[in-house]
Amino acid sequence: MQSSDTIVALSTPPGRSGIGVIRLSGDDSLDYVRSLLRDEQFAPDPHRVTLRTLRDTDRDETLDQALLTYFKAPHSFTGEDIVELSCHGSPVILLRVIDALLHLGARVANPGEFTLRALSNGRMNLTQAEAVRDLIDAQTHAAARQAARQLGGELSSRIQPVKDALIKIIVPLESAIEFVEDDLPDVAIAKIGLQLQGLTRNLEALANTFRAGRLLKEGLKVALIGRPNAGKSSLFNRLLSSERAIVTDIPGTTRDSLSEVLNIKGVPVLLTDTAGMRESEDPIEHLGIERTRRAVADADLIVVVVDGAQPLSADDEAILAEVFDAKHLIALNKSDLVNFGAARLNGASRHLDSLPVSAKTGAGLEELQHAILRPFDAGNEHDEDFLITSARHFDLLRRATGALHSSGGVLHHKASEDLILVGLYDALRFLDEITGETTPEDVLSEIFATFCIGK
Ligand SMILES: Nc1nc2c(ncn2[C@@H]2O[C@H](COP(=O)(O)OP(=O)(O)OP(=O)(O)O)[C@@H](O)[C@H]2O)c(=O)[nH]1
Ligand SMILES: [Mg+2]
Repeated sequence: MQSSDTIVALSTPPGRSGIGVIRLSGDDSLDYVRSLLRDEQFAPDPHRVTLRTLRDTDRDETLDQALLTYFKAPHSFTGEDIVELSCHGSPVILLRVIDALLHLGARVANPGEFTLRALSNGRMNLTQAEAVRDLIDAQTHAAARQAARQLGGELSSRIQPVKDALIKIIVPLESAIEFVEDDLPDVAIAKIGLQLQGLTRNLEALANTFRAGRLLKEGLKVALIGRPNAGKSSLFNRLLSSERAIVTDIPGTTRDSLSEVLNIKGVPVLLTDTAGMRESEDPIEHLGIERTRRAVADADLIVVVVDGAQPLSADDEAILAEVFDAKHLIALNKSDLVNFGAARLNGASRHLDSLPVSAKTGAGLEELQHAILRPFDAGNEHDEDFLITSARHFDLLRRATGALHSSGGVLHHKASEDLILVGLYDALRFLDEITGETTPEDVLSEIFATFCIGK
């Protein structure tokens, strides 16, 4: 472990709370805390919590009473000496304690710097460090569960056997170059070929989980659009099970877009209720409709809400024409009304995907939620499937399979061992880059820049 300066950060969110946790990591952590306690002899037992009084270093004044935990290097998250102070969660107190520590010589931690130190000190590999970030950022239980599995080392433990198998192929090829004059015998070529196919399939299967994994992590943006009074806000509220948007029978009620996250089978869906679209002279309504257009442009999927109890209006037709080329589906709302069916989606509009729903009774809403995920082929995974959630991992897996493919091709044409080895070494390097053994410095800084401060 290298010696390092001592960093400090608030690890809990800024703002008022029951407690706020300040974290220190580095060689001088304990010294700084001794000064803060005005107790130079202070020698806490590692991994034990004690209640202590923190004092102002300049004035003889109590700052706070805090619970103090000391994690002695190397048995800590970062592998360095760590002290955690659980103070009362007043922003004023927390700021004063952090100021006092900075005054003593600590430095404010960069985003993810604690985790970066854990990585540098071999406390975890890169996939686990990324999982720490993903766990904190997870928006649904399913996303958190995937991140927790990756934190437990599942991704690296799936990659390791492939690396081991590659090395088992590389070693005899290397010695063949050294000791054997003759070409590889056909049986050996056939055997290596089969092994490479098996490994490629393995990595491809892992890479293919990214489609579902990305959705779980990044989610989808879905906009509800339609003419005024179609029932967009009612549907929005019903889907979120909350009276979030104002609903009235006055057309033009919603003036501004409103977004909330809805969890559909573990996929975080950012649902946006929009201002009804129609020809309007009202300048405020006009601005609202502009925002609707922006939400439409930004959405992965558009749900056009149509009042199914009214004949299609010119506004409905205009909206349907506008989304024709975009990924969309139609919710025929108000299926509870007797004259439901009045809106006929004529053959000319060729919109096949329409679902009867009722924002009032909730009928058809489960089907609507399924239909939202369907174009993305998501939500069919089993809970026990492990998913790739990072574009970086996906890209490197694809590159590794590409390298194995090219080795296989070279092998097939009975090329020399050193040519076959090129692809094998490339594949190994790409896999090592996933777990962090050979990840370039600039890629590392890019990854850690996406962390929050204090972790
Ligand atoms: N019977 C019935 N009435 C509904 C249903 N959905 C909405 N409504 C009614 O339709 C009217 C308009 O609903 P909203 O949800 O405000 O419609 P909107 O599309 O958001 O309208 P704007 O904000 O004006 O664009 C209200 O009176 C709702 O109670 C439904 O499924 N069945
Ligand atoms: Mg509305």
